Amino acid sequence: MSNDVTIYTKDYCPFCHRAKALLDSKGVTYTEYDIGVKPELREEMIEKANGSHTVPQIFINGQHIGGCDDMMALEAQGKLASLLN
Ligand SMILES: N[C@@H](CCC(=O)N[C@@H](CS)C(=O)NCC(=O)O)C(=O)O
Repeated sequence: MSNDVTIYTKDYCPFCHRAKALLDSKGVTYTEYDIGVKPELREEMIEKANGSHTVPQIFINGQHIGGCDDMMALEAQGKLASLLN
């Protein structure tokens, strides 16, 4: 089953690169919105992320995960796999 994964990024952002590398390493495909290229999506991201304004903001199957550190913490705790189909 495929996953609905969305990540809001900026091109220069090392946390974004790290987060995408983890998803890539798991073969997880995602929709990426670069808010540097599309600044009009920034407000949408902040609203969906309950006020968080840093990038990346990551959403997995309708759930707000948070940023790169949050996703890495879930991975370290062995909890990321259960969020993915
Ligand atoms: N702990 C956060 C750090 C994210 C972070 O600091 N992102 C920077 C860009 S690398 C940011 O969004 N800065 C504010 C901004 O660009 O508006 C995470 O792991 O995602």
